[in-house]
Amino acid sequence: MIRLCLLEKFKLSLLRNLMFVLVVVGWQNANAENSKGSNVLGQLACNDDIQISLDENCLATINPDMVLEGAGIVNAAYTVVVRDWVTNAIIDVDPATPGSQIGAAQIKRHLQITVREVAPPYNSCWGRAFVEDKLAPVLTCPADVTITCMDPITTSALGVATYVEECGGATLSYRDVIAKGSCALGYDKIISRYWIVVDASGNRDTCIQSIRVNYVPLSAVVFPEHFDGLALPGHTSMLSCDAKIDKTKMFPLIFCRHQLVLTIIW
Ligand SMILES: [Ca+2]
Ligand SMILES: [Ca+2]
Repeated sequence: MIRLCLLEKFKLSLLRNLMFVLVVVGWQNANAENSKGSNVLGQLACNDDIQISLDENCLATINPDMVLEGAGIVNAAYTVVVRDWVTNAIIDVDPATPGSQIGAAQIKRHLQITVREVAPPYNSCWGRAFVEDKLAPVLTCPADVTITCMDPITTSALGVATYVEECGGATLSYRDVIAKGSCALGYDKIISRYWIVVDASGNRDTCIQSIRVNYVPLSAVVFPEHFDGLALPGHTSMLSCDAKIDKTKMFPLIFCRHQLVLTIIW
């Protein structure tokens, strides 16, 4: 409201042809939507640029106090409208839940978030947000195992790590680091299988599966038959001087890197 006060002596001479020129230097309308929350009367201001991280379920509910500047904000006093910065489409991935929810589809996208009062003067402001997934997948390694050097060391035989990643896919891989053993140490080698999982945002988790590879015990060796012609279990006919051993009927040679030498003596 603007109040004009005229001197009595000018009233009679000026009232019939009075024109005022009002120069507006600065003005802010509390009822009009503004872009940066610079209004004064409602004291409503939005943060210019915020980051929103999704939770373990890859969701986030955008509340007014996440966008509005200041403290003591009562969320129930405002409504929130979320729009994609590029498409301008309104976003609420969980209509059944009160408020505006965002999810995996909004990761690495900018949003325009408008906060408006639910009561007069219905002031409002908007802010710009960037959505991020900052939670790493949760990785679980296969159990540690002890095998012999005759056993396969493939992942199909020894297990594959599993992971939980709610924000879309992730890439799982592994690499083996081998520590050689010896007879003195009592094992052939220990394989440390490093599993790693990386989600689409570069968050990662790792775990290690230990694989102990033992030598084959002597009890596991299958010895060949004796070609001596004796009528005893495990004995067979003698070989003639120019005969050849049928290898398909021979024993399986069992050796690892440290060989078990089997000698045939005639
Ligand atoms: Ca909702
Ligand atoms: Ca993630």
